[in-house]
Amino acid sequence: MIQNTSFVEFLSTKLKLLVAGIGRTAIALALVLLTGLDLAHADPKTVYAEHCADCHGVNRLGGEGPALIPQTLKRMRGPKVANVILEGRTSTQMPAFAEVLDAGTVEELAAWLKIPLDFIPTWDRNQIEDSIVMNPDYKPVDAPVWTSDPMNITLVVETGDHHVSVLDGDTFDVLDRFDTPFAVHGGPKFSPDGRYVFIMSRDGWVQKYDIWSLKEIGRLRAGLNSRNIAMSRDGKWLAVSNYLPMTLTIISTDDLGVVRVVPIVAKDRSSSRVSAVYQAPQRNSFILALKDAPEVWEINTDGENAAAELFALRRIEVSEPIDDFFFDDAYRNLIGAARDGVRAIVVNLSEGKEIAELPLDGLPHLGSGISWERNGRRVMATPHLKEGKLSIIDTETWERISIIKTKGPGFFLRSHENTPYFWSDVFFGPHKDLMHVIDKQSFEIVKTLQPVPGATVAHVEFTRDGKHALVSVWEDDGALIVYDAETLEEVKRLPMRKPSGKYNVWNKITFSEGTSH
Ligand code: DHE
Repeated sequence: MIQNTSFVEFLSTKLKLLVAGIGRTAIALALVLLTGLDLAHADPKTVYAEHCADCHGVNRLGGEGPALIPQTLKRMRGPKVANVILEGRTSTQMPAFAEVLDAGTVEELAAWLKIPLDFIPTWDRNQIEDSIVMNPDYKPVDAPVWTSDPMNITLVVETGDHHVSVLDGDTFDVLDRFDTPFAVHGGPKFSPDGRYVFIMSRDGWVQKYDIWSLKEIGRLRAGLNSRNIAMSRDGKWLAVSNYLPMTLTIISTDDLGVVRVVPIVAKDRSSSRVSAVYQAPQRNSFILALKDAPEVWEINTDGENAAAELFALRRIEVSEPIDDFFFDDAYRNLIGAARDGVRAIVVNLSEGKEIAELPLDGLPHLGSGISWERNGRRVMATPHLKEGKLSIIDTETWERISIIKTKGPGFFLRSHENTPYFWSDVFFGPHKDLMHVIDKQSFEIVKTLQPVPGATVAHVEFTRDGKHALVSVWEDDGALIVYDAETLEEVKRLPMRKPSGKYNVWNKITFSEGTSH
């Protein structure tokens, strides 16, 4: 554990590496100019060792810069890898190599980076502990350093330059804007009192931030390529689900200490990636699905339960591996689907068995599902990543009761108990600049917003009272647009760098019925 490493030291190391990188670039450029040395035919491995390894790690597993492995690279939206190498990445320390490496060499290097590693890397408890960096400048405070409603604070993840903005949910003033690890993905998780938040990057870094003092507390690398995080009901434990290595890392939320690194080994002894992990509050457990084996796992997080040891594992065998899933309101049932599948299965978590199956073609994105009451029944909605439609499912009969046609495939849905509408983006295709607002009872599209013609618009979060809907204009020179959730008129626009997800403290800690998990 390198708790004593000061943040200033940490940042200055980063800076030195940057300067070293630029220095090397300048030397290489001088060599090319003076000697006419042609690097075009150097093999990618040598080029990587020479120009990239210092920042991205000798094994491509990341260092000051992100991991350069297919698991990370193929999930990166935005410019192509070769373009990033040639032109650099704005707002990061990635320099441009266009004057040092010719386009052919860069193409070869980019192609080589997409080849899987020829070894299975380890990332064990000791390595995770060694990665911990605590902020020595952090001092806990007794009360928030601001006067806003602590329950209406909303975080906006800005993926354009890897920052999070902390918003006052009443005035929409930005209270702080802090840097995050590279490529944050998935929902940050708040402590049950809403004071602390944990944020995860695709490279497995988990950052702990104190909202009261507006300061980072520390970070650690819990995996090499991670999916998402979940916090236990009592707020004591944070589970990090990983693709690489195939583990679930459980850390103490208090001091970031590593409590368990659970190898994900299925009943047939094969290893598996974790599709995702969520807290099931009513069950006081973590629920995770295995991506490469037909099993759902439940891990007990009830420290007071004498009948079941803390972190005891329960396996539920299912008919096929589950890639993406959602829960009913009481967390009694899980509905899941394989990413390439055309059907969903329903697993009763109490009985530990599959109880239903329903056709669900067009790649349902169940993780974005939301549910609400309609005519005395609980229904859920899910978008589809491959078709312009939303499916509405009755969560008692597990039958699809309606299909709503949209202007294109969407990614996220959001609603709130105090609004009659749910909001659905059109993330893919020519109509990616549209956002549908849909009546929860009639399933009619009541309005289709087009905040900035041509610009991707996506993901919605509500304020605590449900009166305002916050929408991302998902572009590098994007914006956060605040709408009146009743009149559907724009109220405010804040410029932001590719804002993605937004997370309201109250809606998340109370599991508001319109949010994802
Ligand atoms: Fe996500 C949440 C999986 C691609 C942005 N995404 C999640 C969660 C999972 C998931 C399991 C729930 C985590 C949580 O909140 O605890 N995402 C996947 C995929 O399997 C998929 C399709 C392919 C992959 O790249 O892994 C995928 N996701 C994307 C993107 O391309 C997005 C649009 C841009 C990005 O940042 O990578 C994206 N995912 C998000 C966001 C959330 C998310 C903003 C949180 C939504 C929320 O409201 O909670």
